[in-house]
Amino acid sequence: MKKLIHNAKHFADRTAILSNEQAYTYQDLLEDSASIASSLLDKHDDLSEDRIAFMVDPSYEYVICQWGIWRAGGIAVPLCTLHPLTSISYVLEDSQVSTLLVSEVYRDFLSPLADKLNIKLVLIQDQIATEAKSLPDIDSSRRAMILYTSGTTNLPKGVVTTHHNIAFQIETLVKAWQWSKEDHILNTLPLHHVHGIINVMSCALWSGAICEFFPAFDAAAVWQKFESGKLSLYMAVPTIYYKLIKYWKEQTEEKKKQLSAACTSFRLMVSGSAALPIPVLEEWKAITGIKLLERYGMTEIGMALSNPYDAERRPGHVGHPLPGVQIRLQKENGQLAIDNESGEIQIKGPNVFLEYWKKPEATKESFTTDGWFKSGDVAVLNKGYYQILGRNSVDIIKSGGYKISALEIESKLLDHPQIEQCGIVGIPDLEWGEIVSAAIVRNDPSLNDKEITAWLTTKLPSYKMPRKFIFIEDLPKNTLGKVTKNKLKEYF
Ligand code: MCA
Ligand code: AMP
Repeated sequence: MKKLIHNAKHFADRTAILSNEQAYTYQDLLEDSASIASSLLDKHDDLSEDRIAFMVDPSYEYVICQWGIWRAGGIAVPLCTLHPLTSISYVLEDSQVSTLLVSEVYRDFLSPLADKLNIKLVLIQDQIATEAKSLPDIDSSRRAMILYTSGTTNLPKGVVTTHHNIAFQIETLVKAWQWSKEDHILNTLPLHHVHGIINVMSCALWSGAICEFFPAFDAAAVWQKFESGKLSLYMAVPTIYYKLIKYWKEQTEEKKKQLSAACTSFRLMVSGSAALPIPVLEEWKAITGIKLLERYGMTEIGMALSNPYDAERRPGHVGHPLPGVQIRLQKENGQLAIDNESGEIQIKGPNVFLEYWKKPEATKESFTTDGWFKSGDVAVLNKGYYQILGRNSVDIIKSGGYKISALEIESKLLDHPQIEQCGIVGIPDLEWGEIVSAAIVRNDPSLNDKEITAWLTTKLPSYKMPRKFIFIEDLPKNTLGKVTKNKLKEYF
């Protein structure tokens, strides 16, 4: 936080953010985040790691909330704007939030929940004029942020990172990808995950660059922005590149040429959060002339592996450890893998998170006895470049770049009175990475996919929703539990 503020003071007059058709300088950011911090502090000197949640679309307001919480000594808990109330309620309760900052559009949606949970609801707009008071000095070892991520347990866990973790995660990327104040990036990612928060927004603001926000991804709008010729950087999940390619292919020959020509303004485009299919990488290169840089990361560790900025970017590989990050591959027998042997990716370094919020057991289990974080991803070191081979749990699905727990969806489905058994698996797909798919044993043959989808709508966000269904009639009803998930995939 200190370095971010220090840098912002240095870049005070420069444009920091473009959002909702307006430009904001680093000075605006400093002043408005100080107002938010002062309002949150009220009569206190320091929030002392109180959890402050906020729900606001990717925008200038998002940044002043995040900085305001940090400057007041709080822990920032960004909420997913797409989540239904049950998921939001879980996050607010689990992280024991005291105050919820909202933009006007989310006030009515969240106000009854805040009342019910006895959480103070604060409208961001009302706080901006608060007179700034003196702000506490925040030691970098203090907790800064909680992001919720799915794992091999039913409900998501809160990943706690300190200010030091965050500063390191930013700095290693700034170095590796040669960020500078001349950069201009477009953010089209949600801001409750590391990809958007750290790699895009925070790296830009650390560097004195411009971060431009779209409230959500829209292929036509993104291409239009590319055409402005102002952007130097773009970062996204593979599904987004797939959608941009699809849009490009739908244009006239003349328009295609125009769009492709506009991409000369970019110095770098990055893909991550899920495996980048080689056909997507190749088509993107053919359309834009840009070879995507693929990297590997995780909520618990920020980024760990990256293809080089100025040397060979190897398709299907995620490159080398970032500066200051240690990586090893551990085989199932506990020994370390050597060249061409596969093993679980384990990570050590200042990038690695502090703990799962209020879950000491889960935290302990996620580290080896000698302090390496166990990612659950399996990789091989192939001629000097790491290659991700998959995950060691079939219950983790990646769809559209989102990490999804099969067990969470199964437990929701089992609450349905007509569902006796179910199994959720991820079916490979070029656009989405994997598609969430449900095998159902029902006790009423008239129950169909539409009814189940409608019933799940209030319980799961859209990206966790099963898109493919099979109803297993021809198996004895108690068989599903005995069919392995890998076998189950063959039914789709
Ligand atoms: C939506 N649809 C889907 C899915 N999601 N179909 C299959 N699978 C899905 N997962 C369908 C909808 O039902 C709808 O269908 C249509 O697609 C459009 O839906 P919409 O919600 O508008 O989708 P979108 O806006 O096009 O969203 C796609 C997206 C989004 C932009 C790729 O999923 C996204 O923002 N993903 C990024 C997530 C992210 O930031 N992950 C980083 C976490 P119909 O039209 O029929 O109704 S990972 C991380 O942070 C680590 C550290 C890392 O390594 O980066
Ligand atoms: P999350 O917990 O949402 O941060 O997702 C982290 C997970 O995304 C990792 O554990 C990997 O399984 C996956 N991931 C991230 N980047 C890549 C990549 N380049 N290739 C394959 N998987 C990736």
